[in-house]
Amino acid sequence: MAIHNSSHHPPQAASQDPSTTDAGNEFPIAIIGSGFSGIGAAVQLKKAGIESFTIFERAGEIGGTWRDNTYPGAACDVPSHVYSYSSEPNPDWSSKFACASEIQAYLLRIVEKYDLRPHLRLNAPITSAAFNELEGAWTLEVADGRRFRARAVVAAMGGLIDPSYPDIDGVESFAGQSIHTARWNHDYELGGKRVAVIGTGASAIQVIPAIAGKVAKLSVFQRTPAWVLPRGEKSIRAQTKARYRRYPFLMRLVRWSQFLFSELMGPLIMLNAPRLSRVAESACEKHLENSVASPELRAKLHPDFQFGCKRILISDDYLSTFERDNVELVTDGIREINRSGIVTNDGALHEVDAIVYATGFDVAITHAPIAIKGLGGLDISAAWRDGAEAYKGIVVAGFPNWFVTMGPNTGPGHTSVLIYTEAQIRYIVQAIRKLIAQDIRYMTVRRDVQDRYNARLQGRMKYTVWESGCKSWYLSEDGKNHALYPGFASEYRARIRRVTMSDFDITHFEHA
Ligand code: N01
Repeated sequence: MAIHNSSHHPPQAASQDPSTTDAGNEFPIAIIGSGFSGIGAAVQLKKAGIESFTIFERAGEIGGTWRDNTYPGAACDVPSHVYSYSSEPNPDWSSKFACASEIQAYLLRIVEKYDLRPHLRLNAPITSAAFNELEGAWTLEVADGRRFRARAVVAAMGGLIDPSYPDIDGVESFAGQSIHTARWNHDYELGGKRVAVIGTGASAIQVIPAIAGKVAKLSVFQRTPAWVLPRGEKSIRAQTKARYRRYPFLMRLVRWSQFLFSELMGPLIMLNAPRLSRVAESACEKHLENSVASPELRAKLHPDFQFGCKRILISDDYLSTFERDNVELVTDGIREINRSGIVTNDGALHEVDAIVYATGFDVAITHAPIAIKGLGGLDISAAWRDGAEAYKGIVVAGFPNWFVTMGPNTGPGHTSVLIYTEAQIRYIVQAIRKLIAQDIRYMTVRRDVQDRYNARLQGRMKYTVWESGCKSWYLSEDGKNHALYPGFASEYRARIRRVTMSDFDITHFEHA
């Protein structure tokens, strides 16, 4: 059933509480976040004929990850044709792995194409949400005190949004420039400076080769070396782009072949099968050998955990960057940071002008990024005391009409996250259509259904390489993985194809 509304502007219809504005007409829907998931949800709601939604974005522009990560070299390490919406193939991707600004431009084009601007409220960080059982509605509060009412919420807040700074003594005392990769300072000129990079994860391996040629000296502080595979970067020729434009099915073909390849590689990347891991480790070792001549340096860059336990990194030029005369790899642990630089455990002071923190994110996947109170005032932090859990990663017992994208245990270890989020969005739109069509006050997933799902999921987790002993952001303090999905993406998609109403407790409005 298509739901049409009279206006597609975020309406100001009155709710029960006069200080609260509806997030849309008739059946107000709030989307929190305007990254790939939020924009994708808005497009799919529109396609379903539902216009009564408002997108709340904490920043001044849409884009999420691709707005925030603008460090030199920022790019996606997932091939572009599979890292785009399936319904919006892009014939103009300039290379196999698009850079951050190109992806951000793609998202901005989607916003214009689907006329989403009127639905957007920028600079509107939602700080809390509370459910009202009688109204079957959520009240969302913005940081400036404004309140909005929504019958359904799509929480598309992303998993890696808040930069994490390391807990190192003296961080505050550094007199030079401090920059986090996810909050790059473009006004600061790195050229000719002595620069330290802390971290050797996915962001670091992109920024290090991008700045090495500019700076006077680059000191890379590595705590754990990573397995690095070659990326095989290729720019896409004008002829190929023209062919894509002429025969769009070719883009689908490329997308599916990239997806299929990643699924086939899945077991190699996910399973705790040391012999299988050795195959990939040998490929990384060959890449290391081809990139770095010195055996001592190679030994320092060689990981000692099983391939796949931490996120796999791909780069053509990261390892060879250490061959440069102006680049040093520091493997002594960091003791402290002082006014002039970084002091390592051996007592050496590494004087620098700038420190780049490539130290990752405060992972929102193990806790909710805002205060949420569900049925009977149930607090999300209480519900998730032992770690974040949801049913199919999308709905949470006790939090009715609240739908999450990139929720607990839906992260991919081996393929494009968009394969997962697109399927989640389809599920969410289906559920919202049911809420509207069946005049449901609220639907909340049954606790027993959610518990059974998670018990099975965690049961499978012990066969994965993520629990093979390394430390990674996938694991919470208790060593449990609440981040990744232990299986094929195609299997996850099949699982969430349909909203099964018997999984939910349904409460209807009482009509006189
Ligand atoms: O962050 P990370 P990231 N002293 O947490 C080190 C996505 N992503 O921003 O390994 C010294 O992976 C830490 O060391 P260790 C992707 O999902 C995607 O790089 O904990 N070092 C590590 O080396 C990725 O997984 C793309 O021992 C310290 C680094 O900092 C996620 O974002 C590109 C330290 C942090 O690595 C996060 O990646 C980039 C300390 N006190 C990112 N504290 C794509 O292309 C931390 N470290 C899609």
